[in-house]
This record gives sequence, structure tokens and C-alpha cells, in this order.
Amino acid sequence: MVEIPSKQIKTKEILDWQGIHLIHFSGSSCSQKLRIYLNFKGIKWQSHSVNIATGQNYSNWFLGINPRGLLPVLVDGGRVIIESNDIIQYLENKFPQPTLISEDQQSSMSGALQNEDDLHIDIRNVAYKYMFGGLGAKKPENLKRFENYKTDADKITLKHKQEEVDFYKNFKKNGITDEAIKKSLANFEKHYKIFDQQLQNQKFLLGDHLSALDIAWFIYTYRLTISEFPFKQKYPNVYKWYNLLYARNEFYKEVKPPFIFYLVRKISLLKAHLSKTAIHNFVS
Ligand SMILES: N[C@@H](CCC(=O)N[C@@H](CS)C(=O)NCC(=O)O)C(=O)O
Repeated sequence: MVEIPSKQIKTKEILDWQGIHLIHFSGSSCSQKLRIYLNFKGIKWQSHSVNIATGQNYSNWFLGINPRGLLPVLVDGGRVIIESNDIIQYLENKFPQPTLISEDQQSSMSGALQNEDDLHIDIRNVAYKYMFGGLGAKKPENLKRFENYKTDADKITLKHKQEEVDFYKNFKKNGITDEAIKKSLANFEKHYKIFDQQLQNQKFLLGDHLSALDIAWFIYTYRLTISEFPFKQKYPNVYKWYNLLYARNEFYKEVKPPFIFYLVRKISLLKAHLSKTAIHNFVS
């Protein structure tokens, strides 16, 4: 579990917060995943929004909490936990009911969630190409502030920070290339092929009960669906599973985009069609 040691936290005020607090953003996929999880668990939490679209995650206040510059962050009575899947596993341990990771799933769940997290850069490629258009680019002054931010965090954190900086520099220079999209979709398809077979005989990814794994994969499937990935034709059981989840308010209310984002996506998709780079061109 990735927990930030309190001696590393520069934004000291959060260490005095009582109860469960979530630092998140409405449109961030990992925040959406966590909020859906919290909806099902019925856990009471306090909200602190950090707008990644305007660069608030590169403010001293936020970097003083998570020097990786990433959301979401859970603060629980002085403990600071990052990484959405780690937060889910932490909360499941603390609030076992209603169960979203059963006892017999515990050992396999952490590997399954790790596999999901390993595809984060792939969903980012899809989102930056088909959902955000050019709007995902970071303002140079924000990126510079992030890059120059002094932290005494561990090597892994510094590596993650550098990966973030490199992604946005590369995005500004090259956009999301066709090659990157092709590779990312192939990574997704490896998993969806297996899920589609499993979902032939069961309602959810791990059997007949909803689990944290369904919640995690719902978010990727949502982003791919609105980017026009042809689930209905290629993975019909995944398509059915996804629609069943999407129809539930616990899921739907967290991903429903404001009109402006809907519009930006429609323009990005139109541009992709006109340049013959719509998602179906890259599906195996
Ligand atoms: N593996 C991390 C990924 C966190 C992540 O990449 N968060 C994104 C939002 S989904 C973020 O904060 N991005 C910062 C930005 O876009 O500036 C997790 O699961 O929490």
C-alpha cells in the first residue's frame, strides 16, 4: 500500500483532519472509481476538490501532500494513502460490509487490481486522443512548477513524478500517435477477450456478485465506450455487463460529464473520423 509518511507531508493542516477525507476531482477517472466504490459502501466522507484541468494539482498545497501530483488521495485521521486501488483495499479492510472484496478474493484481488492499474497510461492515451482533444495539454508554467518542485520523497515517487512530466512534454510535442493508440488497445483487448469468455457464464467479473474489480474495470470500459470502441461487435458479453452497471445510479452519476466536456469529445471524435484515426481503425 502506498502511504505517504507524515514526516514527508508539508501541508501539515491535513494531518489534523478528522474522519475520512477524499481529495479528488469530478472528471478524474481514478477519483470516479473511488467515488463509485464509496457509493456502494455507504461510507461517509468529506470532499476536497482539486481541479486538474486548471493545474491545482501542481499547487504547493497539493504537492505538499502528494508530490506525484496525482489524485485521488485519501486522508484518514492523519494517515495519507494514495493510489486508488490501494485506497479501495485499505477501506475494504476498515469497513468490510457490504463486501466488495470477499475473503476468498483477497489474495487474487490485489494482483487483478494491479493488472488494471498497469493499463493507466493506456486509458490516458485513449482519453487524450478521443475525449479531450488538445485540451489535455498542461500549461508550460504549471508543468515547470511541478518539475521544479523540491521534495525529499523516495525514489519511486520521484520516478512517478518524472513519468508524469515526460508524458505531458511528449504529448505537447507529438500528441498521441497512432502507434501508441494501437499498442494501448492491444493491451486492453488481451483482458477483454478473457472477460468476454468469463461473462458468458457469470454476471460479474468474479462471479455472480459485484466486486471492486467490476468497479475498477467499469471506468476503463466507460472511457473506451464513449471513445467508440466497438464492444457490442467484438465483446458482446462485456457490452451487456457494462450496460447493466451503467444503468445503476451509483455508477452513472459519477461519470456523467458536464455539457462542455460532451461537446469537446464530440469534436475530438469528429476530427478522428475525418483523419481516419477513429478507434475502430486500430482495433485488431
Ligand atoms: N495509479 C494512480 C493513477 C492516478 C492518476 O493518474 N490520476 C490522474 C487522474 S485519473 C491525475 O491525477 N492526473 C493529474 C493530471 O492530469 O494532471 C491511481 O490509481 O490512483
